[in-house]
Amino acid sequence: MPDALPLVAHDSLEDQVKALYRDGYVYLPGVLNRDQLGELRDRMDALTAIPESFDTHTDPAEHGYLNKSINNVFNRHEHFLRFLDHPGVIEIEEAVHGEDCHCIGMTSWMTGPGRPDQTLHSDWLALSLPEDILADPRVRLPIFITTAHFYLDDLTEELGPTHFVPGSHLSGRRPDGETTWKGKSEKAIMCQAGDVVIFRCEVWHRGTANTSSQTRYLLQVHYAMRMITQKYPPYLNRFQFDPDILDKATERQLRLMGNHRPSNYD
Ligand SMILES: O=C(O)CCC(=O)C(=O)O
Ligand SMILES: [Fe+2]
Repeated sequence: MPDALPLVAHDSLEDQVKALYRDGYVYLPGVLNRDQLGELRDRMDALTAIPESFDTHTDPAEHGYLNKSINNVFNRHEHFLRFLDHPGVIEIEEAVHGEDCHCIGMTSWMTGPGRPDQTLHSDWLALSLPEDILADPRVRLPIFITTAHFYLDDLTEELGPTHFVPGSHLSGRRPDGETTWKGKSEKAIMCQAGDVVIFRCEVWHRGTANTSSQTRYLLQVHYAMRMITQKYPPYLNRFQFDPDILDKATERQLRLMGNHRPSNYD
């Protein structure tokens, strides 16, 4: 069992943003309360997979374990709109990606007993750089993409916590088989139900095996600078916003789904 990642709650927005630049992640305790978690869990249970939208819903009897991954759930039920701009999260996202940032994806993800370990990876690396360049105090890599993980369960080693290699967003490369960065090995995110962890796409991380008898519930909200494309499959005009849901969205939620003011290249 690896050590637990230090989960320090920073109170001010300034310190939360600093943590994302310095540590590659920021921890937000108690974002959702028990009632909100119960409702979110029910909504996630009720979702059905649309294979054309790149959703997955495996049959554990055939596949070995449950893997239910439903894309862009803000378009599936109005309940999910609130997770586009959840208080406490959206302020950080707008601070790091800009006032015109947007949501590039929102995935409801349930992983059942038998889910295997992922390999250590970066979700995206905009450019590879020698690590001494990134260590130069004159260089500050922009934060291109972040993911907010809304955890619905109290994490145990058996349930499969996410692991991070702390500081690895400053390695300038993908792990490609490496497991430590500057002597630091991977650490487990042992957070509680209702906590959120926001992390940069470059951080070396992985989901781990579910050896429990319980299903892990995770809502992932992916954010990016406006110039980075939204990932709303199916493509070529086949993704259609639900007009009833759009009617219920606020101005800010509409912007996060892509209702931008004209700018370069528009
Ligand atoms: O399951 C997790 O905790 C992390 C998942 C992940 O990193 C991914 O799918 O890219
Ligand atoms: Fe990942």
